[in-house]
Amino acid sequence: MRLLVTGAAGSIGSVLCRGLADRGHDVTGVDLTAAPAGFTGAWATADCTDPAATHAVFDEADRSGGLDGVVHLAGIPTEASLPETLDSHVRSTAVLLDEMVAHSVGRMVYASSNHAVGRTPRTTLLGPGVPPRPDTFYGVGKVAAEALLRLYVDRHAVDAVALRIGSFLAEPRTRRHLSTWLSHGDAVRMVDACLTAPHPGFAVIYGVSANTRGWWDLEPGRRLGYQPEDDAEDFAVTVESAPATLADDSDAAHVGGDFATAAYTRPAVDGPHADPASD
Ligand code: 15L
Repeated sequence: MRLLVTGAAGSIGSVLCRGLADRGHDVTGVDLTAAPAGFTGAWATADCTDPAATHAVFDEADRSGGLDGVVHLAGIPTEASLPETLDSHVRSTAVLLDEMVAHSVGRMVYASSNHAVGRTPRTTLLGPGVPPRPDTFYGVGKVAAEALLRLYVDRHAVDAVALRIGSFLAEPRTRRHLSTWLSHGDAVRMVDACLTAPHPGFAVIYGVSANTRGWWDLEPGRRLGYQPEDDAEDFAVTVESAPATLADDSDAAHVGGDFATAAYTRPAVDGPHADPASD
């Protein structure tokens, strides 16, 4: 498939660009920065929240045969103010979806996050149908972006798969990661499956490896063809050889880990309430 990967210079983006190209896809990367060293496909330096710049990227892709899908990873990967978050996650998704409709690009695979449901207490195995319960403005942005995907699937009959990614890392480092880890290899397998599954319509799946201690239901992903091969349990002895800390307890209370703690509580907007010391 001819793919546009946004956020291509980021940690997930660079792994996915390489992995998807290895699997035979024709990858164009887009990011705010220049192509990282070693990147071999086409590249555009552009801001996906900017409609004109994004339009130019799609026009350029049309000149070399057009696109079959968009893998949308761009966005601030952690907590920020609400306006910054909405711009980064919701506006970028809307701009890309509008371009997809205008250029007849049929599929988006979107990097949502476990933080869309991060305030859910960690008790039972969570399916994708659990109500949105964000733990941060970051989570709110992911919920809203998922809602946009739903709207565009209904209105324009595109396909869109939201991946509620856990902890994307080369190796798990904390006790929480033993449940939330997404390995590099599984990330590539998952995105490839979501790009190539026949007519998924709108779908939400959890982006995690087959972790023995997993908290999220992998079945919806498996139904789309995502067969995870890695398990954080292989690292459990090393991870658990470090003494347990208070952070492990707060990490374990909600599925979003520390994002669901008071440490992340802040006013929505950078205004008079942003700095409590100034009150
Ligand atoms: C995410 O979605 C974040 O981008 C990342 O910073 C981590 O917090 C990760 O989730 C996680 O839950 O470990």
